[in-house]
Formats: sequence, C-alpha cells, structure tokens
Amino acid sequence: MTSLSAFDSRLTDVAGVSIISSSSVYGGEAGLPLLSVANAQGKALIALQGAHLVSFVPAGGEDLLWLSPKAVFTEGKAIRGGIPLCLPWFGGHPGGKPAHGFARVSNWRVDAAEQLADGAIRVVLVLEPNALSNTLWGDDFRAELAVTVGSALTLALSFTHRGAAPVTFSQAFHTYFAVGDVRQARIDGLDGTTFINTVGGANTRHPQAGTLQLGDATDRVYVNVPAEQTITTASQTIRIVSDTQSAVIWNPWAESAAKMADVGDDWAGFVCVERGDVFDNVVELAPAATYRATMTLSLA
Ligand code: TA6
Repeated sequence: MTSLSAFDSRLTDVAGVSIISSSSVYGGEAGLPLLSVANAQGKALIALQGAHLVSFVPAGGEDLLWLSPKAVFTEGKAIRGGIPLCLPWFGGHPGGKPAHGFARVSNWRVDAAEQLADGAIRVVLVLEPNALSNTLWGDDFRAELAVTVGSALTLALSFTHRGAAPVTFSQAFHTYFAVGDVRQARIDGLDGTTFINTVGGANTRHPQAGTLQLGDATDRVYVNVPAEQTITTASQTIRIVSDTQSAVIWNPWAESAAKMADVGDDWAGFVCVERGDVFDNVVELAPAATYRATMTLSLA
C-alpha cells in the first residue's frame, strides 16, 4: 500500500484534512489510503487510488453515495461504488483495453488542500503518466481533480493532452447514488432527450418521455442532456448539476448482479446516474488542449 506518512506534511496545515487507511473505516486487511475531508458543512472520503470519492455526507444528512458492502480496497482493483472516474475513455475500448480507462486504478497524488472563505475545503489530486498509462495510452498527459467539500460536493476535472497527435477522449463521473431501493427511485431531468439502450449490446435509440423509474436491468446512455437531473427517493431529492453533455443510467438488476462478486444481493441499494462526455459526445483533443468538466451533487 502507498505509505500514509508520505502525504502528511502537505496536509497538516489544513484542519479537517487527513490521510487514513480504508481498513480503519471499512475493515479488510491491507487497505488503501483515503483522504478524509471534514468540516461543519459536510465530510468526504477520497481514495487516492482513482481519486475515487467513496463517501460524501452533508452535515445532518446521510451518505449520498452508495459503497458496496462487498467493495474491496485492493491496489489495482476498481472500488465498487462511490464515484469512479472513467478516464480517458468510457466503457469498453475498441482495442480490447480494460473498460473505463486506467485512471480509476492508478494512484493519484495530493497536490493541494485549502479551506475556502465560506468554510468549505478544496483538495486537488493529480495524475500523470505511470507504467499502466504508458502501456494503455502512451501519450503524456496531466489530469487534475479538484474536490470541494461543503454542504454540496463539487468535482472539477481537467485533462491536458500532451501528446503530439490529436486523440479521442471520453470520460464519466460514474456516480453510484444510495437510494434505499432502486425500484422506488424517480429520476427527472432527461425528458425529451434521446437514449441509447446498451443492454445486451443492442445499442438502439429511443426517446425519453417524462420521469424515469427503473423496473429491470438498465444500461442507457443519454446524449445531449440538460445540465440538471434529480433523483427522488423515499426520504430525499438529490440534485446533480454538470456542464457535461451525457448521462448514463445503470443498474444490473438481480441476475447480473449475482455474477458480480462485489455487488451480489446488494444490487437494489443504488442507481448509477453518471455525467460525462461519451458516445455522441466524445471529444477530440488536439495537442496541448485541455478538457474540463464539473459536477455538483447536493440535497434539493
Ligand atoms: O456505466 C455503465 C457501465 O458501463 C455498465 O455497462 C456496467 O458494466 C458498469 O458500467 C460497471 O462497469 P465496471 O467495469 O465498473 O464493472
């Protein structure tokens, strides 16, 4: 595991920011380092592997993020739940490379931590080329994720392409929301848009009419979506605001979840409402170009 003490000196100046081991919160043996960020408005845990949010609790509220009770914190293995960053490609790769890119299984470094004037805390994590990216991507790059923890959670991602030729780039904030029972959750903010149904690889296009409520295995890519979606559960409404163009809605349902060791019979506790730029909304990055995307989660 990455040494915890290696990060301490940069962080000790900011009250409420510390490095802990996932095993102290979630059990397990070796564990992974988590950046803990807490203030009067809210608290978050971020795995340095993947710059992966695993918990965000607004003060007085419940965790907005679902983390699988069966999640494993093992170096090189994606954590099931929270907000995996799919980067620099979303989904399967035409060249047969691992789904969702290398960023979620790479170790990011903490670059900065500061308390803002309104009391929120902002931390910045950085990823630059490593052995895995050199194999899977090849080009030089710099990815940065700024995470602001207050009563809302804001992620601001940038990715600078430092290669010599243009590249195709896609990304998603693959958020798993804790909804109690996915069958009771209502998703608004997609009315009138078009989705691509990717269940079983069908990839058929359909119009979305009104509120979305899942009743079966769902894997849909909505393109050219409005900035805001909401998820309404039995107890609360969560707002998702992003300047990205796509939304992905996913829950595997019971049969497929049974084949996933880190989901199993806990499948009903979450719905993924992901924001990013995928499918029709992928981007071409010219040499030296920087892609930017933000997403804010809050209680309505
Ligand atoms: O975003 C939806 C999706 O691409 C699904 O197709 C499903 O495979 C899911 O992500 C989880 O992928 P993972 O590689 O994390 O198991």
